[in-house]
Amino acid sequence: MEGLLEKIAYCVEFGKINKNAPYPPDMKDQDGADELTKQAIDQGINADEILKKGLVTGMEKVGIKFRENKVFVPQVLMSAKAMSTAMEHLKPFFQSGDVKRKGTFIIGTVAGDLHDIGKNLVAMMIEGNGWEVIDLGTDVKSEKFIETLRSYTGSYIGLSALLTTTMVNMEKIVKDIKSEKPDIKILIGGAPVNEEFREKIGADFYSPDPQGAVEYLNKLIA
Ligand code: B1M
Repeated sequence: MEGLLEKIAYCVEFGKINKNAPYPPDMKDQDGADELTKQAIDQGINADEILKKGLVTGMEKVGIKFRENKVFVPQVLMSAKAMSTAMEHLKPFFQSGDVKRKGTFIIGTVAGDLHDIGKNLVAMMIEGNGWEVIDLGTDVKSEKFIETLRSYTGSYIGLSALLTTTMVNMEKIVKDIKSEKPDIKILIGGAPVNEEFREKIGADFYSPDPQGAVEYLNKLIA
């Protein structure tokens, strides 16, 4: 059993989606995350274990390598694709409640800002780590975050900004959310943002990369 889960983790780490996928070339014609996850379910391995020891383990390894500049955006996207393909097999177990998500994370790029590549990577890494992610997209205003928080009580918020001109909107969104719901934890990131800015605007955590965001969220529920 451990062998199969290790293979699933490996496929996610190296972005082997399914048998037909040409990438990575050295795994040509081998089963990918898709087939192996199906096999694990057919063998009766617990879905939660497939998620944690297989898929999440693989995504964590990618997240660390990405932080250390050992892999780049395309590899992370392939891993996320392998992960999401395998997750299709696990969906019925989530829906039945057999597998519990760690919590809910609401993410969006702040008002006025249309950059979403980094935000999507963060969303994928967090989802790949076993969280439910509500992605509000780009150009998201305070009202939308607050409205979504009402439907998903007890969730956490993530804000991304790529423009120096939209940092001021990030500040407004943090203030608006905190005045409505002071206990909500808000995590921020994006190229122009840093720790000093986080402190100034009263957000709870700044991460320069997706893995830091994952680790922060996991600590909150530990
Ligand atoms: Co724009 N753009 N852009 N752009 N763009 C930048 C950001 C810019 C630095 C380019 C430059 O001038 N050198 C510059 C900003 C300058 C500044 O503000 N100081 C800029 C500008 C000026 C603009 C426009 C104003 C250009 C114009 O129209 N005159 C315009 C603005 C549109 C708008 O948003 N209203 C604009 C438009 C665009 C495109 C639409 C063409 C396109 C966006 C496509 C898309 O996102 N779908 C685009 C792109 C691609 C870029 C660059 C080239 C790349 C950004 C990117 O995706 N990086 C960028 C220049 C550059 O960075 N080389 C640039 C890759 C991505 C993986 O990194 O987003 O930093 P990043 O995310 C990282 C971390 O920051 C972190 O994790 C990610 C992974 O490591 N992170 C988080 C991000 N969010 C996080 C949230 C977290 C935690 C971590 O927790 C919640």
